[in-house]
Amino acid sequence: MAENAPSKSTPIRRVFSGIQPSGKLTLGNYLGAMRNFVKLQHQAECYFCVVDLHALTVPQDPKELYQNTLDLARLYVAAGIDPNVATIFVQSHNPDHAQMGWLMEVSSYFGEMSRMTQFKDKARKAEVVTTGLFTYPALMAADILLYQATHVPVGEDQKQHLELTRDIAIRLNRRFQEEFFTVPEPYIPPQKAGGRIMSLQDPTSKMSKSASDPNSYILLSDPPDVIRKKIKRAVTDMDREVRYDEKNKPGISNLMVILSLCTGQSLDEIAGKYDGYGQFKKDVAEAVVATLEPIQKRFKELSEPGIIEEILAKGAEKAEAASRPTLKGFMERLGMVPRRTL
Ligand code: ATP
Ligand code: LTN
Repeated sequence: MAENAPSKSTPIRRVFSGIQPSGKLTLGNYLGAMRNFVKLQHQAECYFCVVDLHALTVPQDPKELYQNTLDLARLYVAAGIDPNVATIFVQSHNPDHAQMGWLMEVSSYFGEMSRMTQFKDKARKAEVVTTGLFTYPALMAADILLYQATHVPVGEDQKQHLELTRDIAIRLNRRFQEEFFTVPEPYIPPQKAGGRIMSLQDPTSKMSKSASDPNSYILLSDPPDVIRKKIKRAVTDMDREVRYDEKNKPGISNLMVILSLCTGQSLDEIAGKYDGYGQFKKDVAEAVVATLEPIQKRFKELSEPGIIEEILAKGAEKAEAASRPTLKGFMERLGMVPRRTL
């Protein structure tokens, strides 16, 4: 737990978030993460990162990592993040992340790192457990603290990492006897539902791109017919009532959340509108198709050679300009001798 919680009313000034280029993104990634990034860009100075160094904590095929990195950057833009408003960049393009990552490793404790549940989960399932998988949260803390982010939009699964980041920041501020690092807060979107889009086949677990059954998720790249088929096959229940009840009707509730987020209708408006599941499922499918079509169209346009590369080149410069003063100031406080230019 953070030793010292900041006031809940911290204004949103700077936002940092990252997604790993470790595969194709799902509707869950879009509705739960990326869509909020799009909204935030007009409220604060935003940095959205393709965290390729984090992806390397598990084995990656080089060709796939290369493609996934560029595709994820394209998706940020296709989803509506304006590169002239927010900064979109690749983590490894700004060397400050790797350097700050090390400084965070030596500023955190083995004991607190060992408590991270994501590591335990991933290590249990992984074929190989890299040292980087263990120290992953230190690099995440580096990402966030480098930009003095006030808010970090993350899903539930990342909250523990953010708590660790806060603990490190508070500890260092205390050591330096000044508020050198901004203590970041998680940003939880105001909407009640939508934080977790669930699997279409097992609505008690989250929609995940690493699931083995492709019918359980909708990829942002799925063509309309595939989307319609997957939603038609989505698990529901035996009664015919369209009603929000996460506990007893998790499948229908999940589809209602998806429809609500895609169309702007409230859950109450949706409930009671339908007599049976046939038309309901059709409407969910069409709403998802309509939401993803413009993203897919823009994504295709951004696949012309050179476009995303230029956006990322500019992004890396802006990112470095923003992070360098923090890195320098931190190193100075640690007693490191600054490099002099000849
Ligand atoms: P995997 O699906 O392989 O377990 P992931 O998609 O959860 O991975 P990331 O790519 O790191 O992992 O997730 C990026 C962001 O998308 C995170 O902020 C995460 O919380 C969010 N996210 C992922 N899945 C969902 C979901 N089903 N519902 C809402 N948000 C999600
Ligand atoms: N660990 C995150 C990805 C991530 C991140 C970050 C998120 C890396 N660095 C900094 C927010 C801020 C994940 O797996 N979703």
